[in-house]
Amino acid sequence: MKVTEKKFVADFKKKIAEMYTADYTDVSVDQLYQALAAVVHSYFVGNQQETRKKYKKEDRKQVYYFSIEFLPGRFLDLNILNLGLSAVVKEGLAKLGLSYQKIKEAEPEPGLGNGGLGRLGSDFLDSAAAQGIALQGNGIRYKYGLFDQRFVNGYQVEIPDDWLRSGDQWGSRRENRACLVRFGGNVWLQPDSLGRLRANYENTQDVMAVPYDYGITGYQNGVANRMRLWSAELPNQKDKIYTIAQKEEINQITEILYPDDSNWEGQLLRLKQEYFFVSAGVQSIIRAYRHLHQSLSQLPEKIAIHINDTHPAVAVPELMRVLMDDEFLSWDHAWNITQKVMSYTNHTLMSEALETWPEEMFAQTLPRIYQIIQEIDRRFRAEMIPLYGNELTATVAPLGDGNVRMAYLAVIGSHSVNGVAKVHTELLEDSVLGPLYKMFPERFNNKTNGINLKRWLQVANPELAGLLDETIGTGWQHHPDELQKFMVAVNDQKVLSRMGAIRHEKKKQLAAFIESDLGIKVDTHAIFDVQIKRLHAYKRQLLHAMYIIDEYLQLKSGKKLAVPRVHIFGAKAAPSYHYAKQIIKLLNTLAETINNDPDIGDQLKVVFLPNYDVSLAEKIIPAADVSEQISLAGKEASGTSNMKLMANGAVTLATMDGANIEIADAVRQDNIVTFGLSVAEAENYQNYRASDIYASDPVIHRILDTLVDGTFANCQTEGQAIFDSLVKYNDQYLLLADYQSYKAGQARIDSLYLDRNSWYNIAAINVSQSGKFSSDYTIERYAEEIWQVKIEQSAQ
Ligand code: 26Q
Repeated sequence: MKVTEKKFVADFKKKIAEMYTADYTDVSVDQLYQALAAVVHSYFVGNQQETRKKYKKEDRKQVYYFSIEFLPGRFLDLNILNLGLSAVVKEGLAKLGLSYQKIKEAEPEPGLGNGGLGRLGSDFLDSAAAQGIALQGNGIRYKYGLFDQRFVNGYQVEIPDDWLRSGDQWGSRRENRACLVRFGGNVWLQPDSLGRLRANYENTQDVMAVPYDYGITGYQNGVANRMRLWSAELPNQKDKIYTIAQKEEINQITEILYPDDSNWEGQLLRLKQEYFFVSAGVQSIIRAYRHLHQSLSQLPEKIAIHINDTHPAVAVPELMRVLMDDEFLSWDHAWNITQKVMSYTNHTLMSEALETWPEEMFAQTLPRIYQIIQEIDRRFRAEMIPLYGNELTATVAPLGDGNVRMAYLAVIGSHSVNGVAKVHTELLEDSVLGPLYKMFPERFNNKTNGINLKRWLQVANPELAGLLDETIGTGWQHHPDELQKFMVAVNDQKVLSRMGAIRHEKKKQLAAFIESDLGIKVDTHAIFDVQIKRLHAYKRQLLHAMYIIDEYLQLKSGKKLAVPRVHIFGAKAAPSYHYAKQIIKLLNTLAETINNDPDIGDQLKVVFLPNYDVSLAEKIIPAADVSEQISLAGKEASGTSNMKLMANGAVTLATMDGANIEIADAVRQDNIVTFGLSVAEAENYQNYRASDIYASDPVIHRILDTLVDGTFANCQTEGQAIFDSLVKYNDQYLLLADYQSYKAGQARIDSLYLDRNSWYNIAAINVSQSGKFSSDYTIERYAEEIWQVKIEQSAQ
């Protein structure tokens, strides 16, 4: 179906009339958005049906990506781009005197994830659709997403994110595909009349899982895959009566996303969330498979299930349960199938983030699954003890220390385990998962993360994408490696100055947003120095803050900065993460003091934009000059904002951690600024005494004193706590050890920026080397090396 501007305008007017019995001049922006979304959605429902039919007809292997978080960002813009309708929609609306820009801002963002892991899931879904890979997402339709963040007196306040308040424009409720999920009760096995063991249940809590399907459009290829999100509801069993309290308890399961992304807390409701979407997903997969195939033996040829971090690791025993209890396969047969179907990605090395459940809680909540895990544990020990001894085997058995250990369960039940950057995979192999690597070395592999350039270049920065199209053609849109061709920009004054003009334009747009949001005026000729990511001690926003204080002190003593700076932050802290919230308060206090100090003027500004989310990232990233990736080496699994920022031409200031190492390889040393301890150095940093550095380094001494001497008003408690964390409690993430090296890196940034031509050259090199980090390639590698699915490029 060809959508012309005329057709679009007619469809849009008609939709408004149908929905509101009104004319387009007589409705609100929200209503305009809803109608526009409905029209755009109607343009690809056909693609969804066609794609499904095609997969069915070809009997293609299907991959199911299980993730407790997806962070899709706004749907409207990306769908319009993917359908090739950007010009039609923009111009059509303009003819009606309407601004597309304004309307698209009315879309509430589905914040169904915390950060990197959820966004990676969504980038993968988008790239898979672009590559024509049959991959479906499986997750939870939280009623409330990640909280909205406000600042009150500089403190983070969390507001519920009611993203469904004006309906759900993109999801289709598929009630006829609902499944029952069972919790608790008693379970026992009993032979039936054919002598097969049947699982019997009593006193279970039954929950109905209702799927909502969201179309994931491919890039101008007619494909629309699916993200299936499950919602918990009362079962509609006529013979049963439910009390209001029971209804509440059931609705609770998919009510809200847990806002923690780094600290493990074993909450019962979280366990229920995990099993809920996994069980519904596994049941619906087997049901769909059953429609097409007789024998379950071919399941691994037709189905792959990917476990995104350990949160869906109960998929291993759940598939075993379905294969044995519902389909009557033997243990060995079921286990053989399960291992071939499952694969697992690890996203963290932080021991405090590793998921473990008290056995008792687990057994009570999921009695049958617990029995199956006991058997997995028993067999694992029986097989491994003769080979590796009792001690080593016990350290990585699924059950240990009274806990169910989800990472070990995931590795043991899968045929593939991967980390998300080279160094991360290496560290997994020789630390956290070391013994399992020794037992199953062939399972381990690396898949460095990637990002979707459709969203992070074409949607976020159409100006730069346009320059790329003009300079090197549009081939890079389908083959991101072709961005290499943009190396022609190096030393080409004409291209460089156009890129410079675009960069400046994006900075102006961000400056206007900053002024309207926070009332802060910033100088667009200053360096926009950006750190955007979750607030966590290991990511070291505090190191950045120390540098800001350093600059402030220099200015106060009458020195000038080499180049004026605008420091831009975006970060949410987990509501229970006290220390992270104290750092937010500190950053807001720095902003308050510095931005209002008449001695400082335009030399230095601090901007902490509230409510960092995908939509805000799209505004900040194209305007960034400097990308701060300054985690302590060995702590950041990969990072992905580093890739988004480089693709838009920011210069990376980084420790050699996670994917920064691979970015440095790609752009080469001259085009990135690295500093700080290496992974090996940080690991072996013994006898560290932060208080000695505080005592002996006058610059650091002076900076830290401002935290407690009243330089920054109304931040005494936080200042003291932060000071203590560094000096008294010995600076867990080695900020003081890295400070001088970081400062030298910042000085190098200044000197590079002063030579604007060479700066733009570096920016152009970063853009041209970013194709390597396209998630189109990452997903291809998963498809070929892990899931063994063929990639079929559809007609373009
Ligand atoms: C687990 C249990 C209970 C409550 C919350 C959680 C939970 C939720 C989210 C634990 C972790 C997360 C998210 C982790 C995450 O985003 N990790 C990041 O993943 C990125 C994609 O691979 C990497 O680039 C980052 O380095 C990594 O920090």
